[in-house]
Order: sequence, then C-alpha cells, then structure tokens
Amino acid sequence: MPSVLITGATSGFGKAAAQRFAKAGWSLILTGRREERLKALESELSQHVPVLTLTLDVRDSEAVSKALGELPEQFLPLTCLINNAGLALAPEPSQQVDLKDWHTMIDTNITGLVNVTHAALPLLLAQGEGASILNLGSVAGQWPYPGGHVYGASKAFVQQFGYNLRCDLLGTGVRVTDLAPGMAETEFTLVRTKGNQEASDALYRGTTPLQAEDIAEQLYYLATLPAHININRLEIMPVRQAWSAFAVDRD
Ligand code: NDP
Ligand code: 8X3
Repeated sequence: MPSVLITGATSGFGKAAAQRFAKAGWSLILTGRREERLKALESELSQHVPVLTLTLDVRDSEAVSKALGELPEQFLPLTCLINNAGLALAPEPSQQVDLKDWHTMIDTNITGLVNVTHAALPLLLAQGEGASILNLGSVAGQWPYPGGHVYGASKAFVQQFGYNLRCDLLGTGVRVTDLAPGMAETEFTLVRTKGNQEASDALYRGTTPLQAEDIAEQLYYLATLPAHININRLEIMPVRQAWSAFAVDRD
C-alpha cells in the first residue's frame, strides 16, 4: 500500500489531498499544528485506510526529524511527500509590514519545507522509483504583485529548491514537482488578513476561484504518473484569473 506524508493537513489543499489519497487507498501520515482538526480527520479517514497523525510545527527542525525518524514500519517506505504547510501574511506594502510577519513566512514556507524535506529524503530514497516530492509553490513565485514581497520570494525559493533537488536526485527515481496554483478558496486569505472573514469573502466573491479539491486532484495525478515521468512545474489558475498590465508611476 503506498503512503503519503502531507504537511498542513488541517485545512485547504492538505485536507482535501488527505481525502483524495484516502479514496484511492493510500496510507496517510497527516501533520499540522491544530490537533483537534487532525483527530477529526483521522476519525473520518481511518475507517478506510491506515492514518497516522503527527501534531507538528514544521518550523521545529528537531521535532520534525524526531517524528519522521520514528515512523511505524507500516507507513514505510514513503511513496510521496506533499510539502503543503505554508502561509502568506501582511498583504500591505513592504514599507508597512511588521518584520515578524516576514520572519514567520520565511520560517514556515522556506525553513519548514526544508526541515521536512531533509527528514523525509531517506524514507523516499528507500522507495526510489515512483516516489515523489510535491511542493506547493504559487503563481506568486513567478509573477510579482503589490504586497507579494516575502510570500512570493518564498515561493520562488520553493521552485528553485525543487529544481536543484532534482539534479541531486537524478538516478534515484525520486521525482520533484513545483505545483504552483493561482487563486484558490481556502483559509489562505483568512490567515493572510489575520482573521478578516469579510476581506476573505470579498476576494473570492463574484468569481470562480480554484477549490481545494481541484488542487488535491492535481496532487493525486502527479503522485500516480508513470514512474518515468517528472513534471517539473505545474502552474494552474482559474479560467477567470489572468495577468495584468505593468503599473507605471506618472506625474
Ligand atoms: P490553508 O490556510 O487553508 O492551509 C494551510 C495549512 O498549512 C494548514 O493546514 C496549516 O495547519 C498549515 N500550516 C501553516 N503553518 C504551519 C506550521 N508552522 N507548521 C505546520 N503546519 C502549518 O491554506 P491553503 O490550503 O490554501 O495553502 C496550502 C499551501 O498552498 C500553502 O503553502 C500556500 O502558500 C499554498 N498556496 C495557496 C494558494 C491559495 O490561493 N489558497 C495558491 C497557491 C499556493 P495548522 O494551522 O493546523 O498548523
Ligand atoms: C496564493 C495565490 O495569487 O494570492 O499563493 O499569490 S496568490
């Protein structure tokens, strides 16, 4: 039975991915900080597949390496790692941002992703052919926009780290993909605005954003491709989202 480790399974893409992989009979290792949500998901999905929940902050490298170093045999080798835990904060311009918010994004989206990847690599190498690392990047990693500052830069890191990982993993069979979504309706904007439900609702109102299930389907597709195929980067937007003209400062 293949197994998948999903970071940030308490909400959004991570939760939907847990449900999608469970539907296909995969064993699940689910992580996040909100234990009650992990337990609720465990009781829902463990009726169908083996589920291990780890209450974990990805920023804590010692806790991450200890937890992944002690995984029960039943969940090994690891077939797929989904590096999904992440967040955006501070939609305001750089010159108004609290430095703590920049640090939180760097610590979570970069250091946290690196922590989990480092601890999971031996488990994925034990699988070898057919194993995958699926990193949640973003359109923000490629396209600049006002208020994107450290969030977009952290997702550019995710893309380049994935490409460089591929170079080192050549010959091992382990694949790496940067899955880069555009606008998707999850708790993402609620977190970005520090709990402003009205701002979150307003962003998604009157359009048709991606849903968490859309991304979960892509993750499952990537994880189950024939073992000789690696999709390096997959960028996905709602049809009702596109780029815009350059902004110009005028007198
Ligand atoms: P949600 O806010 O719905 O989910 C984020 C998940 O990340 C939660 O499960 C949260 O769990 C977890 N998380 C956050 N910080 C930590 C931490 N320090 N340690 C462990 N887990 C953490 O957002 P999405 O599902 O939308 O986002 C998932 C990923 O997709 C993120 O990396 C995001 O940047 C990316 N993304 C999102 C897009 C969107 O428009 N929604 C578009 C492109 C990319 P908990 O709080 O319980 O720890
Ligand atoms: C989240 C998508 O467009 O808010 O990564 O940057 S966006």
